[in-house]
Amino acid sequence: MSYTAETLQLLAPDGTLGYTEATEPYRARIDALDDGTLSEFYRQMAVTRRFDIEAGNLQRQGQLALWIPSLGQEAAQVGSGFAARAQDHIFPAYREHAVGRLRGLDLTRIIAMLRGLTHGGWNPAETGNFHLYTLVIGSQALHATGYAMGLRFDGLVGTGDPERDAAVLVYFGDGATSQGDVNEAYVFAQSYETPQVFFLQNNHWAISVPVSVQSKTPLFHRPRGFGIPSVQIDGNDVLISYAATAESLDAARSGQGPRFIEALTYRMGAHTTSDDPTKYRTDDEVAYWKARDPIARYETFLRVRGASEEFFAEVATEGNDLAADARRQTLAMEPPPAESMFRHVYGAEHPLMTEQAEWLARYEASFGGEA
Ligand SMILES: Cc1ncc(C[n+]2csc(CCOP(=O)(O)OP(=O)(O)O)c2C)c(N)n1
Ligand SMILES: [Mg+2]
Repeated sequence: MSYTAETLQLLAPDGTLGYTEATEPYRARIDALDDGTLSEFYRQMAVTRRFDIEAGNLQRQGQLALWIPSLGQEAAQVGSGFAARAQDHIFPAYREHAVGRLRGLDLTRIIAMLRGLTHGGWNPAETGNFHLYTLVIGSQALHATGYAMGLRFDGLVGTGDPERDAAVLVYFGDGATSQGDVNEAYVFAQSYETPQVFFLQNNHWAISVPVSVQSKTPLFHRPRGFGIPSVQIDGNDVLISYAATAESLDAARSGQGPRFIEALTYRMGAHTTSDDPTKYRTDDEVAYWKARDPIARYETFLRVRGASEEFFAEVATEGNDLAADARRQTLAMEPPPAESMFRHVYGAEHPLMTEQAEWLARYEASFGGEA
């Protein structure tokens, strides 16, 4: 339905690992992964999926205003996220829960945002340089490119020091590629040779608009017209996602300029809990992608390598514990005082905000109860 002759894949849907002429260059990176890291790929994918399902359930039970599922996209996210180094900066869209977790984000921060308790804030300095979720489609591509330009201006690129050279990894969706912001980001990235990897998760839909309406050519061909080298990968294969991103980030950090990866994946769930995908997509299409599930194929791969039953049971327990903990924390979350909405509009105290906060206090007091 969507793979092309150019789609790079290491792990077939049946879980077998194989190389072709095109993927041979990635072999050394895979061979270098020890059993612990290979197990960790699975653990992160499976645990995040379990959390994701719980958050969706919480929304259905009225505990969240909205949930944005990532189910089906775990391999694209975990593989690429693992390829980033501590000093790299990640600019997500709003579905990259697995990447956030890898960088140390407490996933209940996302719940708090979608419960309407925060304006979406976390401090990237405390979350492994995982920047804020961006609901304005594609705008993070420009933020990322600006940041990457800054890294270059600061001399943090191409020094040859692996602890110092940094890059930016920016995530966006197929729909976002139609935005001016994303295309402008390509222009600046290419002109300034930014240390940057554009990571497109093509999950085939922009809410109800299929990718076939957005582009008549494969999306990874577009950046080539801007002078940015690109590859298309099977985004449900965690190994190629890791290897291709590691390769691209290395190139970016070493000063070779931006790179682009199109990861073909599928949004198995709804766009958000406000969406009903049965209105616009077929059961056959969903079944096609279910047969290409990223976690199932990787589990087969690990079992053939000798991973134990205990390992899978332990991961399942970890996922259940995380989900139970998220539920417990969610139910205990208290709304912040209403006046807190004025606090971060400006960096310092501002007379207009003070006036509005005072008005709100008077208004609430007019009901006679406690504020
Ligand atoms: C600038 C802008 N236009 C429109 C929207 C409404 N909107 C929210 S999600 C979405 C689709 C995005 O699709 P895609 O980029 O493929 O990401 P996905 O949700 O599939 O991960 C749209 C149009 C928005 N949030 N921002
Ligand atoms: Mg999409």
